[in-house]
Amino acid sequence: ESRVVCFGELLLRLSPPGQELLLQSPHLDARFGGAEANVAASLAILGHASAMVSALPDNAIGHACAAELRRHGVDTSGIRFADGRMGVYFIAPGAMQRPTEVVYDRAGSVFACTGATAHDWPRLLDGARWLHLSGINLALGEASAQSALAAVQAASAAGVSVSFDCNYRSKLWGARAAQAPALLREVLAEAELVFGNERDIALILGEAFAQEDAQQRFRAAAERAFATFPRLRLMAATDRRHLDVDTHDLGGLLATRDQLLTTRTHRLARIVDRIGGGDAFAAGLLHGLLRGMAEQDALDFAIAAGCLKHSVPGDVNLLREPDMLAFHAQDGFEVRR
Ligand code: KDG
Repeated sequence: ESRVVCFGELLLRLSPPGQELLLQSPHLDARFGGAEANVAASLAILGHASAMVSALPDNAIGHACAAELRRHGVDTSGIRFADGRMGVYFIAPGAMQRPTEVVYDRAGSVFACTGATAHDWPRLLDGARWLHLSGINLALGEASAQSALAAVQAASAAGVSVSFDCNYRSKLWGARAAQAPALLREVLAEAELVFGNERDIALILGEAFAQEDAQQRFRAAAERAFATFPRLRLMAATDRRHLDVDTHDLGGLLATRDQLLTTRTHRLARIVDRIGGGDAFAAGLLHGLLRGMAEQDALDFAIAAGCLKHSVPGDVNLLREPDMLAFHAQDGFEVRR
């Protein structure tokens, strides 16, 4: 069985055209985003059965959002519609020394207010291989945090593997930041795959990783995570260095219980849109695992997806398997099945 169920908030994404600043012009491009939805869409585009579980306003915007996911091939039958508001985020891509601007307007959204009993998890998870969700669910408020814990516990009970992206957003945790470590620990206790780096593990375990070398810090954090969370089998992260706002170096890291796998570092120049790069990486790794690739190949595929997303406007990596394989062709990368 290879179905992936993604659980998280869907957002309306509004961005000015071209390189304009927010509200510099009266025009905003409307798209949809949301970290887990980006993963669901990318997996569907890569040919997997993927489903989105969420809550949306029962109005034209909410229904358009679900229709957009269906256009990519995502099963939206697990999305609930209710009275209330849609979460929005505004974004203006950075250029030269000007950073990307992200403004959230999502407090009190239908999703954030939907509690733990809203979803029929045993039915939604029936026949699934993975449940994928992120720390955003925990950050949005008590109702969605409890809802995330219910999802994770239902997955464990049903024998569905949990894939969790820590996605730590300090802007979203706000006054609830003190609760983050305990909530994150509860989810990690059930997770088989975690997307996170040494900063996430430091926050979760209250320990610092001070090794000078980035790979050594990641390896030390992964060793502590494996020692603490018995179900955890894989910890993955991207290693990003900003050379400039639109030039970054990106590499991938994947720790298993007995080794650290890495990729070569890719220089990304003339970045079009970096939002969703981490989600493209996550979907790429899940794709590799679902296809039964060797772990190194799955990581190489994931970093190709994460890199190539930077060339695509919008949140979602719209690219397909041949694009990712072509990205590596120059290095003699081959998928072994
Ligand atoms: O990973 C992309 C997300 O950051 C974007 O879709 C918005 O979900 C979002 C969030 O909460 O930041």
